[in-house]
Amino acid sequence: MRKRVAILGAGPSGLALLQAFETARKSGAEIPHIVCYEKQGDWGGLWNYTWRTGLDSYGEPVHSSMYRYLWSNGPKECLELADYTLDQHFGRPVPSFPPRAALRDYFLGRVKQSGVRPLIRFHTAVQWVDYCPERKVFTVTTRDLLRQRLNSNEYDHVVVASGHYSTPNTPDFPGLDQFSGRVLHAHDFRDAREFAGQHLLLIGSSYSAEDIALQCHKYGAGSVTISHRSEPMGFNWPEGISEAALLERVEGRTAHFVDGSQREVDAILLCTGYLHHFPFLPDSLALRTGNRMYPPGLYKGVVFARNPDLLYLGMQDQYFTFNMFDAQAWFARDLLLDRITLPEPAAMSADMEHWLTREAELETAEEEIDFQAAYMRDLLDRTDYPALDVEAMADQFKQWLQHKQECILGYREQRFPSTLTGTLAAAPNTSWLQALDDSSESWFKPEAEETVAEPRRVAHG
Ligand code: FAD
Ligand code: NA7
Repeated sequence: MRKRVAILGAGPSGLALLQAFETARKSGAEIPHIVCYEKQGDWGGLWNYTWRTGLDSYGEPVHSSMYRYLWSNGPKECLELADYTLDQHFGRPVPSFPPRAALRDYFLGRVKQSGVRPLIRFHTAVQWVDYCPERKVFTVTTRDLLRQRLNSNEYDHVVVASGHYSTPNTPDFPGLDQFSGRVLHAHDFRDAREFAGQHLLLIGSSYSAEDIALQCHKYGAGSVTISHRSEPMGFNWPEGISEAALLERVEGRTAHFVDGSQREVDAILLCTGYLHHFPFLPDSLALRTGNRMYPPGLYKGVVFARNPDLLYLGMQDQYFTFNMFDAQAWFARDLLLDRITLPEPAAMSADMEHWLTREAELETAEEEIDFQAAYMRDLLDRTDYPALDVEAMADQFKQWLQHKQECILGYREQRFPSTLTGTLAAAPNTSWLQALDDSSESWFKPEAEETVAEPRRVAHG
């Protein structure tokens, strides 16, 4: 009997695995019986923008954390897919930092061509996964959201590709419950224009805080204060954005920080990250980790060591994204096709220990980038995924870090060459600060017509 494989989620990670299998099938391999369950009505994962927050129209948690006017925060050349180049998709040089819709279009372009969509059951939320050790079988129970029917099916393998930037981490602070302005998590942030003219307090000092601060500044916030727990981001912020110590308490509209300073604020945004949350998994199958470079318990960052018939994709903190998911997907596929054999448990533990030790030694973002490139290299060398120069991409990521240090408002105007084709990205037709329309159409136009609002006139930091 053919193996049965369930893939949970049709975001970039789940789609990478569908693509990997389809590539093997086209070259003559017999592939397992595959079903991919997706609770949304479309593929694309986090990249599907919705105005909804909280629960969707079926009572399921809204998955997407993306907002309007979101532009890629890393160069597209660093996430290029080796079997579907940027040139193949865009047909001509385009700028390195696309808006959300254009990047979504890129990774979906590949799966549209390969024709894997029929393998996905949309509007189908995974409710529970059980494992029977005697029969070595998983039972996956799903809810057909359109018909409101529960279904259970058996699989030999389950691949969890449900993402980990969707369930908000929401710390409490004294006085938040009395605060009369809006308090929301980055997951529910949708449109920066809502905050035009307001004085904002953002808590957290990572990508969400950085980008939401820039968005709100761009669309006219009165001021943005970013409160950090560990380290300030330390960018050369434009006037109107500043950093503060950790929030201690809120009294009325006054935010008090642990160093004794205070600010009057109109709204508070928790940019405090996300939980790896798997409400459909029993304790024995659930990955327990924070947002880190090497989640413990995953051999090669993919195989759930406690039960190697269960795989996870995309669970790492991410510099590399789409092509890292490919590296993982090709590895996962080859395991499931028995082209790769798992070592004994002791050897798997030793391998994980090796990576965890390396992870513990990481001190800088540059080192994290090299670590992730080395991790990808380790996977890529085990499969027939087309050649990918992850080391050159790592160098590009380091340049990107440097560009951000030099000018946080202007880094998206930099141009990178593709490591696959050599094509140099086009210059953007306007600065990011002036680009108020984030549609693909506007981005593609030689001279964009701005339609949303008057651009903010602020000098680059
Ligand atoms: P997801 O994209 O989260 O997809 C998971 C899928 O699983 C979803 O479709 C979801 O509906 C489905 N699912 C979840 N639970 C269930 C269930 N119970 N039943 C059925 N289906 C389920 N990356 C970049 O490369 N560039 C960027 O500019 C960038 N910006 C980002 C901005 C934000 C605000 C966030 C949050 C992330 C950003 N990322 C960016 C990183 C992002 O994590 C990856 O690009 C990518 O979306 C991860 O893919 P994934 O498939 O692992 O997870
Ligand atoms: P991250 O990168 O996981 O960062 C979470 C941030 O939240 C980080 O700065 C944390 O501080 C901070 N945090 C977490 N808990 C607290 C509390 N209790 N108090 C204060 N600060 C806290 O999540 P992001 O949302 O920024 O980024 C995730 C993805 O979304 C990423 O891929 C982006 O592309 C978009 P710490 O530094 O740990 O002290």
